[in-house]
Amino acid sequence: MKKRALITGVTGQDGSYLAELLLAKGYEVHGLIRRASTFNTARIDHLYVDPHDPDAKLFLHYGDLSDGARLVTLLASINPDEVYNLAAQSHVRVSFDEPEHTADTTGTGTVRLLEAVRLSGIETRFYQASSSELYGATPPPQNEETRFYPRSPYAAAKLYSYWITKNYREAYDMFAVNGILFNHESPRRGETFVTRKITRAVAAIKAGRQEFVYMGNLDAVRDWGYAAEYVEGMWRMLQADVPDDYVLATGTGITVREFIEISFGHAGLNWEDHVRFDERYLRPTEVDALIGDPSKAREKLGWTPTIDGRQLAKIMVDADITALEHAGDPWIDTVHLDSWGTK
Ligand code: NAP
Ligand code: G4F
Repeated sequence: MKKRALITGVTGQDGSYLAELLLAKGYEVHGLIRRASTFNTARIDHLYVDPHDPDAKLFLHYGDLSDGARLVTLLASINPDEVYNLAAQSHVRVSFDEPEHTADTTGTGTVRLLEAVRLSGIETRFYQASSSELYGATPPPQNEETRFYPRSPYAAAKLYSYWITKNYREAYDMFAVNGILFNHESPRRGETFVTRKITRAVAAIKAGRQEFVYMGNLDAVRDWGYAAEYVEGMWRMLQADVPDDYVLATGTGITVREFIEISFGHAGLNWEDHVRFDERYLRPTEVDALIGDPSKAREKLGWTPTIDGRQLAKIMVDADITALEHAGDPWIDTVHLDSWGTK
């Protein structure tokens, strides 16, 4: 029997890779999208088939994590086997500017969705997009047993979501899991996250369109993996015999400075000629170092990442340079240039 999945955040980086993966596995995929005055579906346009077509397997529905009633009716009508809650205000720096909105979407939005599952009475498996930001000030290596110490409104909201997911598992015997994912990137990464900001700047500088890029803290260490590999881990968590929480990470950390050096070097540029400091990109409280220990996911789910931050820098620089050379819509170009995608 064909499985049915609902993805919130389907228009985001991870949502687009997960939709590809599930469609390739033969799922019927439903995605929650926000109504916007402009199109926000560029990352999934290549997957879209007119719903009147009998071959259509991807269906999009308007909705928002701030609208609980809508979530109940949607879940009851779709009746999915699996729900992936990827929607969030996901930018840490922005969460300091919009703490209340972040709490509402990234925190309360999760309990709205869990309640919608409970109230609609459906039997489904639930994935919560938890984050290595939960570890915050606790030094690496971090695994499932490491103490949480959130350092931003975003991380505090994700902490609530982590615990409410666990609570619904224990209180209502729901198959609900947390994927504690360390940073994962791709050519589809949002343009204001540090890796994509760097690789887009490298492409623009190489093309002579820009001279400088302004950055914040270059000393931060992150464990960067490849988003396309991480969505496979999400799926594996929901196929397990018992619900449990898992860290997904590469186990390798590098600084923002090293990511910059590799990215500029790969394009034949000297980063020190082009990178400038701007304090606006600092955070009131920083997370200094995140390096995950993915042993549990490897042993229990058989999940092993193959691409780390050093390789990613080169993949993303190549994609952004090619996208710029082909001009047009850089989003659509980078979606199609991504070697991992199905198209
Ligand atoms: P992303 O690219 O920022 O995508 C976020 C998605 O959430 C978008 O589809 C966005 O819709 C949607 N969204 C935002 N607010 C919403 C609301 N109120 N109602 C419904 N949808 C809403 O994030 P991502 O990198 O794919 O990450 C996916 C999830 O994993 C997020 O929850 C993120 O916090 C978490 N996470 C990410 C990482 C990482 O390194 N990427 C690591 C750990 C955890 P629009 O397209 O309309 O804006
Ligand atoms: O790319 P970032 O904005 O990602 P951050 O804060 O680590 O959060 C991302 O990963 C989390 C998982 O750990 C997710 F939960 C979250 O949703 C998001 O996807 O920043 C990475 C580092 C930070 O230390 C930041 O201070 O880069 C530093 N940085 C230095 N200059 C900068 C900049 N970050 C951004 N965005 N822009 C800069 O100019």
